[in-house]
Amino acid sequence: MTARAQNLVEGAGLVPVSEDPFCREARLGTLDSLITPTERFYIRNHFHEVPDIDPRDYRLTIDGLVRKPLSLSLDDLTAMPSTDLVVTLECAGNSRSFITPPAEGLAFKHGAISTAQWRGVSLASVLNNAGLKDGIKEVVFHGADHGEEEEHGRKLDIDYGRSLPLEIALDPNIILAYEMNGQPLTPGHGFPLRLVVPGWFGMASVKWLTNIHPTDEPYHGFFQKRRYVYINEGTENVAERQPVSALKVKSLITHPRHGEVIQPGPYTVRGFAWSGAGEVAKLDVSVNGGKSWRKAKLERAANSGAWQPWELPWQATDPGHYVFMARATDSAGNVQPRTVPWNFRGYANNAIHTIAIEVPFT
Ligand SMILES: Nc1nc2c(c(=O)[nH]1)N[C@H]1C(S)=C(S)[C@@H](COP(=O)(O)O)O[C@H]1N2
Ligand SMILES: [Mo]
Repeated sequence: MTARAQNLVEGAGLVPVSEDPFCREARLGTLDSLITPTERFYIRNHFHEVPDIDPRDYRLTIDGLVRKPLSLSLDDLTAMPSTDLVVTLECAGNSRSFITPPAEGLAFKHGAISTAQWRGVSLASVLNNAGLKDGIKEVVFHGADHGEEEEHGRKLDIDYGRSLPLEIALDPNIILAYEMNGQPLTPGHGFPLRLVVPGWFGMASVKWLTNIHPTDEPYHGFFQKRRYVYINEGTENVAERQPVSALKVKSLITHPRHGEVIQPGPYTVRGFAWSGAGEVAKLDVSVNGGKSWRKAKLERAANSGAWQPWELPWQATDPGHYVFMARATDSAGNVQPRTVPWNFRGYANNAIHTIAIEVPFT
């Protein structure tokens, strides 16, 4: 099957956001387990092309400021000691549709988030094997996908490249993943190898990874400097734009759905919470539009970088319409805001999730 036909299969359980590039988001109501089944895991591509890589020809090269440049086959990688981690990926454009005034970019609702069990080798150990030279500031990662992007009316032919500061790249929890939920990666999720960066927005987790390049220079690639930077209103110094990096503290209500009709009786409100600045320490729920809050039962994280399930029992008694909200606080003291400051591309919207439900007259 070609990668493109496979995509159609992969996207079957998801909500279409864009056909070209191929992007799909999850339905919140289907996010009901710690691990998102692969067929319900959101997909965010940037180019028309989905690389169709023959695993026998595949090589991961490590070059740049290293003592021993490497060219690793898939067998070389799977022969190394492996790491298993539960990691949540959230697209920086998740919840973009709810930014006001409207923001530029794909109109994701709240479903550009999912969690998988990833298996692979630690990035730090591969960098170690290559031997890092002095003076490295960033490590650049390149994917096999490329295509055209337009900027200021000019067409650019580019690949998908991203960098991490060296001190982040050495985090032992960053993995070069070859398995997702116990199976080889699917074409849409980066087969045969992708980076998985726990606690960062999804753009850092480069798919179809083919090259790792430690360097002493700042990386100026399109997806590093033109995208995934906060662009604020008004005049600005372009060089000082802040990069999008660690996940913001956030939570979502997955049950009930917005607009759901709940029959009188007991109901368990539930969802997930996460943060890139430590564990989520507290999850408050309001069932009256923010007038009062109750503490939900919150699970500990499976490991750092995994979202945390929460739930709150509720009694649907009086018929009427109810506004539910969820508000997470992380261990660093960050709390979800009611509204976020606007930015041109609508990145990192972690405003309190608010839904309305109905208890019908019987
Ligand atoms: N090579 C490559 N890597 C990529 C992308 C891409 O378009 N090309 N998209 C990034 C973005 S913006 C996100 S949110 C995640 C999405 O991963 P998923 O499609 O497996 O959910 O992959 C990231 N890695
Ligand atoms: Mo993304």
